[in-house]
Amino acid sequence: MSKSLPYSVKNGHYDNAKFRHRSFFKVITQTLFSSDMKRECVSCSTGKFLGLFMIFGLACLMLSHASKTPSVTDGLSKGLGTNEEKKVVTDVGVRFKKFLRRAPRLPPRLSGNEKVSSGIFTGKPTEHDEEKWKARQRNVKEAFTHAWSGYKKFAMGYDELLPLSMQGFDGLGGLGATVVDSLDTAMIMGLEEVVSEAGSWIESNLLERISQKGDVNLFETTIRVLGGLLSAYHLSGGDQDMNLANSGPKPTIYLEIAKNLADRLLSAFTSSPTPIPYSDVLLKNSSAHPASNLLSSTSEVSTLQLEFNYLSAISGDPKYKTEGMKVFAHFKTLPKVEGLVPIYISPHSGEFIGQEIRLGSRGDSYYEYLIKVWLQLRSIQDGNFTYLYDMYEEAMRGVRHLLVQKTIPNELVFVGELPGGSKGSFSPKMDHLVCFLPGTLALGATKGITKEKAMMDNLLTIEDFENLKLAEDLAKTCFEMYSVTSTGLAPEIAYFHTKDFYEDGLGGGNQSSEYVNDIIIKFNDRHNLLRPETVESLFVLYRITQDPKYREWGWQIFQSFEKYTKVDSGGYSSLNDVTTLPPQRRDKMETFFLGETLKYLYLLFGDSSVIPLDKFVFNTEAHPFPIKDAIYLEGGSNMMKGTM
Ligand code: DMJ
Repeated sequence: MSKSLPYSVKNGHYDNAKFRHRSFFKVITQTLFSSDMKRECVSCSTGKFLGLFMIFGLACLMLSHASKTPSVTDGLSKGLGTNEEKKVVTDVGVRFKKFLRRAPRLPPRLSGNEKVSSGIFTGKPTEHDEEKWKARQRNVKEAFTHAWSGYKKFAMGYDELLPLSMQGFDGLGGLGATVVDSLDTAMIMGLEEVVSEAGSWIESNLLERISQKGDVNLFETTIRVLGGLLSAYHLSGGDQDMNLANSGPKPTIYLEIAKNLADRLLSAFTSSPTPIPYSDVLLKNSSAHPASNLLSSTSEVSTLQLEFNYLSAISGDPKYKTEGMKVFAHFKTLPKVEGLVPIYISPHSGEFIGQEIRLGSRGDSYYEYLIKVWLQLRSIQDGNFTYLYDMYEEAMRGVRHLLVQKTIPNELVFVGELPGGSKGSFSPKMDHLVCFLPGTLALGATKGITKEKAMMDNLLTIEDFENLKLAEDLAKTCFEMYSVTSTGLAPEIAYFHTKDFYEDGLGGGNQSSEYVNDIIIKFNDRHNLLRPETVESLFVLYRITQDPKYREWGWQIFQSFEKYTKVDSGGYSSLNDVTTLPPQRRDKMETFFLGETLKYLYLLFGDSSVIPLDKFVFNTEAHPFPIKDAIYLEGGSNMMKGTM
């Protein structure tokens, strides 16, 4: 149903030529015979002779140079006298024959894997490395304890901590969002005391809150509160009929509360005249209504399904999955721009509203859930959901074709926006939120296994390689958005220097960054909310590529959080301006700092066998749900088999 753009954004096509190997011979011949020289020499035999002579000379030079490189055979041939000379001659001959015979390689070949096999990184850290990363992981655990202690001291039971004012604030409907968002991180970190405090609070207070509270946002409540309860249920052994947690309530308590909450949230679906749910729910009387502009965000209505599907699986009641999946079935029928969709949709008409296309706010997790819900549901081998994978692949092709450009002067790859949709111009603007995409692309390419294994088993298509390449390039840009600032922390939004756009004097403040002229940060965009997207992608990319640089980048980011956002009395604070020192603080600790940012950093520095990406799917708020051996129900009473 996709509608193609009537035009192509100029220079918008992502150039993957960098990772297409071209043989040295081809490079020289193409250079020689594709320039002016070609025209002048092709009809002149002296020119042809000179050209061939140069190629031959260069090839000999290269080979004799290569033969001087020490190798295992060099060691064996030492001291062989005349035989040695013979061997060198034979070697050059063999190399020259091989050189001439070398078949042109087809795209794509992975530089990453070549690095693995050539020993640049092996995936097997040394003992010293292990110790270093264990110590760094302990630092993250301490940071979580510090964040929790501030929240507990000043804001227990409130949604968020205001760390400078040392008080709590209900910005998410008053369900104690930080408690629920933090719980599974504490379980993963083995912080029994926090599990006990958070679990007891949930057991004693949450049902009452749910039955008394007013307006909540369907999406925020689903991803943070419902998602947090469901992963706590799994991690404490619920779907294995066991109680694995040494502290906190029985797992069934989490499930009972999750069902109660989800039953109320379902009213957003059932009151809407279309499959698109309303954005807000009045929990106390299970009624729902649209937002004040009457619209729903595209990402919000399509970022509920992992949670609702898993709840159906563990409760045995299909109604949650049925309502949630209607949204995707409906999206399937809507017109798109090369798989890309506008950021608003009307729950009344079921149509997209406006033209604005972006992978940042209001667009982001639509793309994330296409692939993650497919990964979740493919385990039940229900072919009815392959359309999700197709929609994801088409959308990523659209991203590569329409949204990806490179900066001047250093060719950083970024994903821009189409503010006027298919008819508008390209905007070189990227929310930090877009930094979820490298992780999602890498996950979509290998389906959670390592790149090495996926390549060995011949599982990757050319599109998978292209997506992986984009993932790695974009992760670098996301990391440089941090390094380019004085604080080492990324702004909320960055603009990029292109041939059509530049604004002087709006660098990040770190003059030693190579990218200070590539990345532009406008005054209103200089805040940092302790967001997780970049470290989330570093975690996924590290698991998939095993390249330690992602850990090192994560460590640099973590150190900056420690240096500039830690509040002595407890907790961490968002910043108003990441480009000036010392940065002004904003007095807010978002729940996702504990739910996501610190969890991903902890997992990044830890053992890769913990919550493996081919057996778990993380919801958009970093709450992991098991997928392996999952039995998703349409109406039966089977329970999902847990994997931990
Ligand atoms: C989180 O609540 C989720 O990751 C969501 O998908 C996007 N925004 C925040 C974190 O930045």
